[in-house]
Amino acid sequence: MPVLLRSALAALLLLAAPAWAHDDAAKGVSLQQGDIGIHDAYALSPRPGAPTGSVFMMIHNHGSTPDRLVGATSPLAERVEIHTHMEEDGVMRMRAVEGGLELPAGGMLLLARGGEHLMFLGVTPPFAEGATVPVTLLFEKAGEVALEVPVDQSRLTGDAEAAGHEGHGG
Ligand SMILES: [Cu+2]
Repeated sequence: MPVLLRSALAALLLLAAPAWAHDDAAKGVSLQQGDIGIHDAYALSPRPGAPTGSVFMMIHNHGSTPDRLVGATSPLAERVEIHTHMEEDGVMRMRAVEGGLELPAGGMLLLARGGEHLMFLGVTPPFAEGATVPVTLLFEKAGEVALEVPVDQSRLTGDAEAAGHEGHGG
C-alpha cells in the first residue's frame, strides 16, 4: 500500500474516532432518598417510536442492611419489568428477572446498557427526546422511590443491543 494512501487511511480513522467514542459523562438525573442514592438515571427508546422503552441508572445503598429492587411502575407504561441480558448460543437475549435485584449494604446496583435494566412495555406515548418519564422504584426495605427520568436518545448506541430488544412488540 502506498505510504500516502496509508497515512490518508490513518487520518480517516482518527477523524472517525470521536463518533465511536462513548460519552460516559453522567447526564441523567440524580436523587437521594433515605439510604437510597440514584445517580445518572436516563431513559431511551431502543426502537424510537415503538411502545417500548428502557431505563438505566446507578443505585447506591448507603445503609448497613442489604435491600432489593423488586419492581417499578410508571403511569406511562402498561407494565415495567426488570430485565437482564444473557448470552444464549452466542446471542444476547433479554430475560425478565424473577425476585428482583440485590442491592448490597454499602454497595450498588448498576442498571446499564447491555446489562440489567428496567423495561417499559406498552408505553404511550412512545418515549421522545426531551420528555421525562415518571418512574416509581419499589425496594423491599426502602419502599417506594419516585423520580423523573429524562429521555436521552443520544445514549442509544450499539446495534447488537437494539437487536436484543427486537423481541419486544410491546
Ligand atoms: Cu429489556
